[in-house]
Amino acid sequence: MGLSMALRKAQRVLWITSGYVFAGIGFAGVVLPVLPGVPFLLLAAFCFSRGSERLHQALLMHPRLGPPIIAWQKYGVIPKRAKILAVSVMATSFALTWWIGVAPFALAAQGTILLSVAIYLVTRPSTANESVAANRAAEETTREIPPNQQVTSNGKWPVVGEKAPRRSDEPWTVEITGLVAATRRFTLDELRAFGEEDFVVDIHCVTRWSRPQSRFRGVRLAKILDHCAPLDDARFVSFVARSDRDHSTSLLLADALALEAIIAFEHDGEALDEIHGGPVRMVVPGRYFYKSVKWLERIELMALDRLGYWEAEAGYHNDADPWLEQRYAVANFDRRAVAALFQSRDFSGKDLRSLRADRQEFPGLVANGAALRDASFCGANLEGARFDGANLSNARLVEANLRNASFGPFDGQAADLEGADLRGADLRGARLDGVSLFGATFVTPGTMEDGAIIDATTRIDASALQSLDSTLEQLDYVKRALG
Ligand SMILES: Nc1nc2c(c(=O)[nH]1)N[C@H]1C(S)=C(S)[C@@H](COP(=O)(O)O)O[C@H]1N2
Ligand SMILES: [Mo]
Repeated sequence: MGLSMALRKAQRVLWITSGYVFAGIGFAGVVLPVLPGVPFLLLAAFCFSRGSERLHQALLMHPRLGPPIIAWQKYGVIPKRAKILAVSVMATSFALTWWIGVAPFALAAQGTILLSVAIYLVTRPSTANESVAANRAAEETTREIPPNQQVTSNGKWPVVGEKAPRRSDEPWTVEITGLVAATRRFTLDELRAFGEEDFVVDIHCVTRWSRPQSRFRGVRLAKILDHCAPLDDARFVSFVARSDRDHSTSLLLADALALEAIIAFEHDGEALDEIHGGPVRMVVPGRYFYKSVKWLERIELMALDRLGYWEAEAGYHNDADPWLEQRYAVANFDRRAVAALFQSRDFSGKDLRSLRADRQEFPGLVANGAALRDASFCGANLEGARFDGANLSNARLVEANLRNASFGPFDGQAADLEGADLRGADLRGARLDGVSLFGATFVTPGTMEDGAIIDATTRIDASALQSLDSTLEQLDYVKRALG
């Protein structure tokens, strides 16, 4: 065993031992009336969390010791008895120092510190109910929040993602560009002059906190676009940040307008803090908060979508509706799992039903034997991907780049493309030998439009063609395209 490993082990043993000691004192405090238990239990939980996650969880799950710890962690609750005890101990120690006769300035310092601690302790809620009531009061009305979200305590507003904009001496401007009659650039004063309004918005972060009734002041996106004349083929809007990674996110333009997206300058009557996106950020109500870019610098209108930072790098769901819990590109995966999956580009053998991978850059993807039923890869780059033996039934592959992709046999079983939508997909050089195409769509029925790109380099053998013969129109299209 190496030195550093031995050291780490010793550290762990120390954390665990301290955990047991504090848990012991805490337990005594919970059963004996003279000793405050909760602070020691919190210490125990902290020590265990460093030394052993198993013991940490065991402590949290303990029927007697767990609840006060969770009450504190979740709601910031300190029981009344603990408050009284702590304040009396502090008062006694202050009285003692006074009586001994220390220098007045030391006495004043001690008094100030003890008083601040006492005020902090006393103003914490004593019960979880009290804490929830305080939150509710702040909300004015009891409103519903989306599934599996929690309201932050006492109006807290966590900081998520980047902490500061890119440093620059240039004055702050916001550019409206892309599919507009003419690109325009506005100073912040010019933007505000379009007409500010007050908005009350419920913030829902994908990491499961919500902050209802947040007050913003700003200008509606619609008002500004009215002055920039978007072109008819503008279907998507991308919001780009003045930040080191040119952070961005995108929405359907129609959604951004319908949801009343706001270009916000103020929160609670004051200029937005820089850490929360000041001097100017987007606020998009009705979507997880990753659709609300901080430090807005550019608004770009586009015909085709361009995935944002979290959507492309971390697999966040591109629709982001909190009421439908559209959190990640794979339902039931957590954030890390999706990010790791997307980075590895190895889907082989995995259960990824209903995966959302529209417009993702996945050239050379390996997905042999993967369960991809109902998945969608519209407009994705899948050049050279291997879907051998994969189940892609009912998958949406509209306009996907599938050049040189392979759907052949894997473990003796060819891919399943039954009911798949392949309109506009580029299938040149792709191998579809032996696949099942029952009910697949290669061209819009009745119109012969939006057809898949198929030529003599596309390989579809007789058995694959035969599986398509229940829809003669589709079969004809494919046969004719093959030449
Ligand atoms: N420029 C920029 N904007 C961003 C992010 C970011 O990392 N950079 N993170 C997003 C995410 S995931 C969330 S939840 C919110 C967080 O905003 P807040 O820090 O003000 O709570 O900003 C969004 N906008
Ligand atoms: Mo987020």
